[in-house]
Amino acid sequence: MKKLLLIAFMMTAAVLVLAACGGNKSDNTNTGAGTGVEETGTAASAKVTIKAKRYEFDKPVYTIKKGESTEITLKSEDGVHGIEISDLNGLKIDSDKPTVVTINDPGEYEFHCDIMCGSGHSKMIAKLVVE
Ligand SMILES: [Cu+2]
Repeated sequence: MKKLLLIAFMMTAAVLVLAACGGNKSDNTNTGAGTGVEETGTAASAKVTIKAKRYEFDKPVYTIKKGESTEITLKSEDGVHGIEISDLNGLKIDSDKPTVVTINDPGEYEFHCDIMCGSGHSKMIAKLVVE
């Protein structure tokens, strides 16, 4: 019986942890217009690959052109990582799911890993520069 209680407790704790992460993410969904990003289907005229591993992206800065449809692919080289660009309506790019975007507003958009991947997770930050 004691064992059963312990398992129930651990499951509750896990659910709480997941709920906390989910809560963070929802802050950035549908934050309104004016950020100049559209997801534009599958046809892209440019491609960029971002590689992620614990606890860094392979480059500090990735540059794309404004107004050009660009396919962004995230490759996780260990574990599971994701990308969230808060300043682009919370745009998310999942591993191995190439995402085509057209960004019309030039600027520097910081992004971070949005999947809790370990102790250095919060250091996983890089920039998307649109010029
Ligand atoms: Cu992470």
